[in-house]
Amino acid sequence: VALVALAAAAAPAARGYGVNKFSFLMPNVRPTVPELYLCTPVKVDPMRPYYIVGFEPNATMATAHHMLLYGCSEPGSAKPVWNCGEMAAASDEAGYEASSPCKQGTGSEIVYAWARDAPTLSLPEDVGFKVGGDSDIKYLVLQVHYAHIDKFKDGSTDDSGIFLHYTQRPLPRLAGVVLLGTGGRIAPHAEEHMETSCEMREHKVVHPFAYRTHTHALGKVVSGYRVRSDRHGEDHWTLLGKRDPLTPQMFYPVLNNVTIQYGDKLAARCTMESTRDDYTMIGATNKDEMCNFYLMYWVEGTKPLDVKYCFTEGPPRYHWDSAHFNHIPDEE
Ligand code: IYT
Ligand code: CU
Ligand code: CU
Repeated sequence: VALVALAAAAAPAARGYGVNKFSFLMPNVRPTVPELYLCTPVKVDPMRPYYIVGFEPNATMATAHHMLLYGCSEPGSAKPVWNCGEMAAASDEAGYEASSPCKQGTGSEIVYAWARDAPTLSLPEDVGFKVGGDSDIKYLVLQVHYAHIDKFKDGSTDDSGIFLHYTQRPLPRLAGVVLLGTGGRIAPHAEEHMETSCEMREHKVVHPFAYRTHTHALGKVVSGYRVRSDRHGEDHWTLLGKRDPLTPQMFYPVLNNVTIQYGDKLAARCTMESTRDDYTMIGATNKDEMCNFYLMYWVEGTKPLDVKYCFTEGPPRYHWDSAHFNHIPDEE
């Protein structure tokens, strides 16, 4: 039974083009400290593009807490494996050089996220992430979070990773990710709304199909919306995604299939609750917070959106109501 289930899960989706697989796995690493984040890179052929159409995880939650796949213009290190947690710079006891997944200050985006035994993610038909060639993604970097290391005590090694399903046939629809987030701070013993928004200023029709939320420990709920103003200036809010960010932080299907066009706004809100005695700032460590809503989409044509980020200053300086939104939804 297990074998049949495995074969069914691995069977490629019926498509009008051939799909190959690239095994992008950790090169048999041996984590020796808990809560280690390891990264490994692959350079994508700059001579011709590839189109990633699916992500097949090779991991179990017994070993890997989560995996992220980054698209980089330059990798964070020249090493085959390095220590790349959010706070990698702070710790280097693991025997691996420490730096971020993509080289700091250069192009970086999250292309895929896995957690909690999530199954294969297939993009919609005719949709792919363009990598290599003249695209912005020159390198892919795989990040694996190893929370527990007991199973490595006997000397065994790990090859967690992702089988990338790809085609070389140019696809009519290109995938991309927009990252909505905030700066700011959370007051002691307070509930805070961290809010962001931006207006679409590109003449493209954007089809969102998946979303991912990310906060640290204080996140209660994260939601993302498309906001469309009618000719009377009334805002209409359509929910794209909403989650408890402490559930597995992977990509989930959007809640409403709508398009985003020139003049629409994207908006996201993180409700945070602090019982701490000090201010909590945006930052990389567990003492800090983050407020992120990732939106994965496709567009028809040869380029995804130029805009990859939608950040505001966050509280106390930025809130939706001071940004002249109306009919702002309640958190419920
Ligand atoms: C300050 C903040 O919100 N950092 C987030 C979002 C972020 C992701 C990428 C910011 C930049 C990036 O290039 I990719 I500049 C953040 O670090 N989020 C974590 C990962 O570390 C990416 C997450 O899991 O979403
Ligand atoms: Cu993790
Ligand atoms: Cu974070």
